[in-house]
Amino acid sequence: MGRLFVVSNRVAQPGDVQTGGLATALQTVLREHRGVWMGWSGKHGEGPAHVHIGDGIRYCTLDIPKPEFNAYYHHFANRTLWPLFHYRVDLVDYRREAYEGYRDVNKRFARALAQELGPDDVVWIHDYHLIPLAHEMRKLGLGQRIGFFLHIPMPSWDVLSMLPGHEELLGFLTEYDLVGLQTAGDTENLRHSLEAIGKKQVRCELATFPIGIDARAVAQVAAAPAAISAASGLRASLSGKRLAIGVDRLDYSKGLPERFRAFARHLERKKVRHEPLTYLQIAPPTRAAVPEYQTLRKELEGLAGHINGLHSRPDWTPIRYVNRSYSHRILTGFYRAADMALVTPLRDGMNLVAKEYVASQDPSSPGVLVLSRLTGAAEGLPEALLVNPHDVDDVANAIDTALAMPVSERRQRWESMMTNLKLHDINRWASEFLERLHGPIPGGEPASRSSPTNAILMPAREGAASRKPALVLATRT
Ligand code: ADQ
Repeated sequence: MGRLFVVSNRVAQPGDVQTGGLATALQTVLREHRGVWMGWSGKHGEGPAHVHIGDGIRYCTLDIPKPEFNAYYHHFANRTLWPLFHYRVDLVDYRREAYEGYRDVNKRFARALAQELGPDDVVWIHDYHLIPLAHEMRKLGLGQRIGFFLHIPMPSWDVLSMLPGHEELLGFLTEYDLVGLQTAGDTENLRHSLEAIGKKQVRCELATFPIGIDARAVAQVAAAPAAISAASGLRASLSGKRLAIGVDRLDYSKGLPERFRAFARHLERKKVRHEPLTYLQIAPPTRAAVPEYQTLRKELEGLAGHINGLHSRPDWTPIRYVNRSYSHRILTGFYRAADMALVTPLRDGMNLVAKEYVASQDPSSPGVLVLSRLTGAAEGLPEALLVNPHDVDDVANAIDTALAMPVSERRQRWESMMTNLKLHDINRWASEFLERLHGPIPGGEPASRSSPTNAILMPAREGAASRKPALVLATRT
């Protein structure tokens, strides 16, 4: 019987405080399936992979020389693919040498996998950093089942086709046995793009697997003493005022300047009519080496200062802007303390914060989720107050609606959302993907075929169903 290997750019070591949704999700999956997690070690250099076991997970990490890492991660992944896939074509910076570095790092991962993999192992590769990995593995003669999951949006063909070399990059995806995407729209975009480059008859299967959270576990953590004490401390600091919360990596895809402006619009309109609302935005910096992120940070500091300067009173500051990470225990407490969450990305593959906020609520008086229509999460949470994040008035109206919503309606909306989150949780996401990739996981719950998983577009390779699974994961940051 083989193992499961997960491969991603960054691995989450036991004890890390994680700020990425992917890391959070994969730790859960690997712990449950006792898999192998391969990724970057966080160090620069050459040499053999570092192997160790922690918290039931076998870690296999690689050093990457700094110039290669800069080209692969800071440039091609995060200054070319990330903005393009989030529809920010204005921010795309394509350099051929960065693409070459990206290819080199993928070759490096393929060589490391060739050292580790057994014939019956199965490999699950994660995200846009590693699109060419199956191609490099096939070149080395590795015939194992290989799946790929894209955590970010798959843009439409007219956007994708702007990328120099898009035919080659798309072609790499067809070398997987299974490609998973977050929404039906993403899957349709990829299917259409493959057709546009003449790849109609390929062996890979495309399917939709909306990622979830461990909703029951989050609810339990949110009701435990550490979270309750974080919630009470935060509430006590508000002197009876109501609270809106935002929790996002500091990233231009998350729509933070637009959200600050929408909150300012709410303040302008509500000056005298209501007890003021406090907005807590937690935004730990990421990718600080990428210039666009430095610019964003400055813009947000300016906006927060400007809005607070205009609207503060001696006993009240409207925006509390915090640039740091918190443990999930504390975060769930903050979510529970908040009367509403503002989750308004301009584009997001899914958005786990929206789901965590819902799962953290007190069932007797849950808060309201204000959610961007341009997130994958909006597809599965129609009971949220759905908004266009580009429209400051639409978001300001939703803030007003949330403030005025009676508890009966809040409960009704919350119950539907929570039922959905429990049904389509992280375990189901993983088991459905793995079952589709390689038959049921030993000891795992069989996934239901009546799930929202969608669209087998291309025939899977012959013989897949007769082989037994192994789990090997690779991930990103
Ligand atoms: P991200 O872009 O990182 O994920 P998201 O899905 O919201 O976005 O996940 C963020 C995670 O980081 C959440 O679990 C959240 O709790 C945590 N986090 C955020 N701020 C934090 C803080 N200050 N302290 C501690 N933890 C914090 C990418 C894609 C998403 C997709 C996920 C999973 O961009 O669209 O939903 O992968 O597929």
